[in-house]
Amino acid sequence: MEKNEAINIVRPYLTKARMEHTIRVAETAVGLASKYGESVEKAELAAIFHDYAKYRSLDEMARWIRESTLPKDLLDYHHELWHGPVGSLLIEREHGITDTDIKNAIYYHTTGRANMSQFEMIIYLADYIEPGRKFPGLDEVRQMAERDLLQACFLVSKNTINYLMKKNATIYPDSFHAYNDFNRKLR
Ligand code: DGI
Ligand code: FE
Ligand code: FE
Ligand code: FE
Repeated sequence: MEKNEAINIVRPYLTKARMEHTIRVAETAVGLASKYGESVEKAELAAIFHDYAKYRSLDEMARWIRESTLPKDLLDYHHELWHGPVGSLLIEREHGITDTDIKNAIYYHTTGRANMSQFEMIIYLADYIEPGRKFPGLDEVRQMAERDLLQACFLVSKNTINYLMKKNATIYPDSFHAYNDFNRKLR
């Protein structure tokens, strides 16, 4: 699928601000893919679709989780965690995108997971460091993204878990699995 076709597919499903975020994630992902030797075209497509399901109703997302092979434990956690897995399902069902790299990158872009591929890490990181974001500690992650993909992703997962714990939020197991896996690989 071509870039502009993808943009035209996702636009009606997103707000203006979310579309702008999406374009910045795509530009960031293109830079990272070219730097780390992944397919630039696929990274751009994965980024364009990464928040595709973000504004589906909670009812619709819950129904897709119940009626597909997606893990049912997602329903026990915050609904913010649903749009990646549901988006990964919907891009195939609604637009015939079957590419496993793209589907997995979208699926895991919020939580990460153990043993992420370099391609998945690029989308996970691009979503966090795109130039419109303002998180504490972001300068350090942006600098690290230039030097060491694994170390940068470790910082993303550490910062995200810290932020969630400060809010007393529950944390999905894949978020911890990502943190532990990055941590071990850096020893
Ligand atoms: O969709 P975006 O806003 O671009 O970003 P995202 O999909 O990476 O994250 C959406 C939200 O999910 C963000 O506020 C952080 C939160 N999040 C990430 N991991 C977890 C989580 N929330 C909970 N409750 N548990 C998690 O493990
Ligand atoms: Fe997202
Ligand atoms: Fe993210
Ligand atoms: Fe996003």
